[in-house]
Amino acid sequence: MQTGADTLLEILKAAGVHTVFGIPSIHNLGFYEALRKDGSIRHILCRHEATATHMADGYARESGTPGVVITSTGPGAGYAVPALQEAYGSSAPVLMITTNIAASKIGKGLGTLHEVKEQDGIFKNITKAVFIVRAEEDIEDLTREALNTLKLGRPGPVYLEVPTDLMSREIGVKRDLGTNTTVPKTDLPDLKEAITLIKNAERPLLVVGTAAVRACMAEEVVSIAETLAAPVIFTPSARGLIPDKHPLALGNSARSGAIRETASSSDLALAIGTRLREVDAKRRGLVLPHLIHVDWDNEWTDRNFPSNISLSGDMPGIVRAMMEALESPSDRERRLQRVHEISLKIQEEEAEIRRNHREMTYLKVIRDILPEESTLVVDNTQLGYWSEYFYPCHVPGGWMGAKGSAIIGFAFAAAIGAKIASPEKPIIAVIGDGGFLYSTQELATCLRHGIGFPVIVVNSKSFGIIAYLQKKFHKCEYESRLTNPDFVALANAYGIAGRRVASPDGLGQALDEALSSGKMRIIELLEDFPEPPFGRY
Ligand SMILES: Cc1ncc(C[n+]2csc(CCOP(=O)(O)OP(=O)(O)O)c2C)c(N)n1
Repeated sequence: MQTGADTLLEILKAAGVHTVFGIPSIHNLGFYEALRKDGSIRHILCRHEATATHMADGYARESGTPGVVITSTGPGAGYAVPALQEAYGSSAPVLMITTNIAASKIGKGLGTLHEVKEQDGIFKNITKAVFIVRAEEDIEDLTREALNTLKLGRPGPVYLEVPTDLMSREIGVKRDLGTNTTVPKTDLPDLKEAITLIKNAERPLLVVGTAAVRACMAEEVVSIAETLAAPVIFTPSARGLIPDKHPLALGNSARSGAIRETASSSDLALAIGTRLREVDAKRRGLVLPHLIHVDWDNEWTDRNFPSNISLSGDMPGIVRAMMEALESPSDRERRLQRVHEISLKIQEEEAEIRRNHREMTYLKVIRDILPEESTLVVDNTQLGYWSEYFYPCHVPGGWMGAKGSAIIGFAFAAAIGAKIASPEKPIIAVIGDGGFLYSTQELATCLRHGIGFPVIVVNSKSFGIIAYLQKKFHKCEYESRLTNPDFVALANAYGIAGRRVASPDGLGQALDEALSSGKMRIIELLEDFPEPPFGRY
C-alpha cells in the first residue's frame, strides 16, 4: 500500500533530499513508518525540535540544498518557532514538515490531543510560505510546490502541514515526481540607467549580502568588482563570498574607521543581494550616498536606504547583464591604488586593535588552525561578535552565524547540521556558556550518530553581552551572572571528551587534538571577553 507519507517521501527523494532531522510522535508515526520502509533516507534523531530545526538550517546553509525537519503537531511544531525565525531571517531553505490532528477534526475545537487553534497561523510570519494539506490527493502537488518555493528567488523556510491521518492513508501515485524550477519575474526598465550611473561613477562600491551567497554569486561579484576596480564590503553572512584576502575585499560593512569612510565617500553603491536591514547596516552607521539596489524582489527596497535605482528579479542574471555592458574604466590604476591604500589603513587599524584585545589573538588561533575550506559556526556570544568583524573568511559560507534573528543557542546545533552536510570539512563551533545550555542535549545526538567536531564553549559565567549592556545603560548588572555546570564533566556524562583551557596556546593545542581526533570534543574556554566590537570598531 502506498500511503500519503510514502508519496511525500518519494517527492523529497526525487528532489535530492537524503537527510531528515526530527523527532517522532504519535501524529507523525505514518511518516516514520514510510522512512523505515524506504530505508534510504538518513534520519537524524534529535532531542529538541528547536535544535533539530537549527541542524536543518546549518545543513541547508552548508550544502546549499534544502534542510528538512519533521516535527509533530502543536507543542512539537511550536518548539521549532524561534529556529524557523532564524532560518527566515538568514534566508536558509529549511523545509519544516509537520502534522496536525486528523483532517476532519481541524477547526472544531474538540480538545483533541496536541490540538492548537489555527496551527499554521503561528508560522505564517516566519516562513516564506505555508502549505496546508487537507486531502490526501493534495500531498503530491503541495509537497512539490513547497520544495520549489524553498529556493525560488530569495530562499527561506517553508512550512508543510499534513494531518496525521493523511500521512497514513492509502493514496494513488502520480507518475511525475520531479520538481520544477521557475525563475522569478525580472523587471528591468531601469537597467540602462543603472549602467550609465555605474559608468559615470568614479568611486563605486559593492555591498554584498546573504542572498548573493545563497545564489552562489561569487563569480559574478568578483567579475563586476574586478571590472570596475571597486572595493567590496559584506554583511556578516556574506563574508567569504569573495575571499577576504582578495585585494578588493575590505570586510564587514558594519565596521567603522576606514570601511565606513570608504562607504560614505563612495559616489555610488551597488548593493547585491542584501536587504540592507537596520540591524546589519543602518544601526551600525553605514552611509551609502547613491544606491543601486539589486535583489530577488523589491521587498526591501527603500526600507532603510533610499535607492536611486532598484532592480529586482533574476539577481544573477541582472548582474550578468550589467557585466556585459560594462568595461574597465580608464582610471583603473588610480582606483586600484585607492583600494590598496584603504586596505593598508584597515590593516593598521586591525594591528592597533590586536594590541589591545586578546579576542583577536583567540581568533588568530582559530584561523591558523582551520584550513581555508572550513566552516566556523558562531553563536551570538562575545567572541562570535568579534569574529563577525575580524575573522578572515575566504570561502562562501565559511563563517556561519545566527544573524537572521540574533538568537542564542544556534551554533552547536547548526554546526551538527553543517558537519552532516560536509563530513570531511573541518568545522568548529563557538558558543557562550549561556547559549550552550540551550542545546547541550544534542551531545546525545552527536554520540548516537558518530558526529565529531570541536565546540568551544566560552565560559564567562555570565550572559556577558547582557552584563555589558546593563553596565552601559543602567550602571550595574542584574541577573546576568550564571550558575554553570562543570562543562567537562557534562561532556563526559555523554561519553564525550572535554578539556578546560584558559589561554590562546591552550586553545590551540586543544583544537589541534580535537580536529585530528575527528571526534566530538567540548573545549571549555575560561575567559570573560568584556565587550563587543560594535560601535567602537
Ligand atoms: C533565544 C534568545 N534568548 C535571549 C536572548 C538575549 N541574549 C542575547 S545575548 C545573550 C547572552 C548570551 O550569553 P552567552 O551565550 O554566555 O554569551 P556571552 O554574551 O556571555 O558571550 C542573551 C541572553 C537571545 N538573543 N535569544
